[in-house]
Amino acid sequence: MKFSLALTLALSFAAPAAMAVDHEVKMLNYGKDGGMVFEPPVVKAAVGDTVTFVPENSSHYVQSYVVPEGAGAWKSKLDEKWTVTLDKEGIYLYYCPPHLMMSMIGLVQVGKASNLEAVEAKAKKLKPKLVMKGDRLDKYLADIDK
Ligand SMILES: [Cu+2]
Repeated sequence: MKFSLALTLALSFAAPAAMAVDHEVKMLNYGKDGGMVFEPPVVKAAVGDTVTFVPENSSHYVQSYVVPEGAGAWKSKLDEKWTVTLDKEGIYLYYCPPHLMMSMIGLVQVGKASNLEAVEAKAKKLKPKLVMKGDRLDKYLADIDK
């Protein structure tokens, strides 16, 4: 027992200096940017960080649309708080399926925008599905650090 505690401590001190951060994104019926929205809609994070999606109102969930190469796709459950670990560098573009036509979308940038071209190409295909407030997509993409 003593040995494993010592080992745990040794390993935790050996970890990189930067601590992983959890970024909270609220799923809202109404936010600063209008109805059916993620807040904040654009998150800048580091590899190893997590994002926790919090359903402040009901009838929302989150599904990835574009993820960096090698990263797994996301899909949370309706009305449930959900955490995803960002294990690859690049941009993650996601939306809330029931409110896609109302542009309930969001972005996470992890480190460099290494897959920006792929994200922009897929964003073009998404645009016709954004019936209301489609300009959110351009606005959020403009917030990416190139
Ligand atoms: Cu929603």
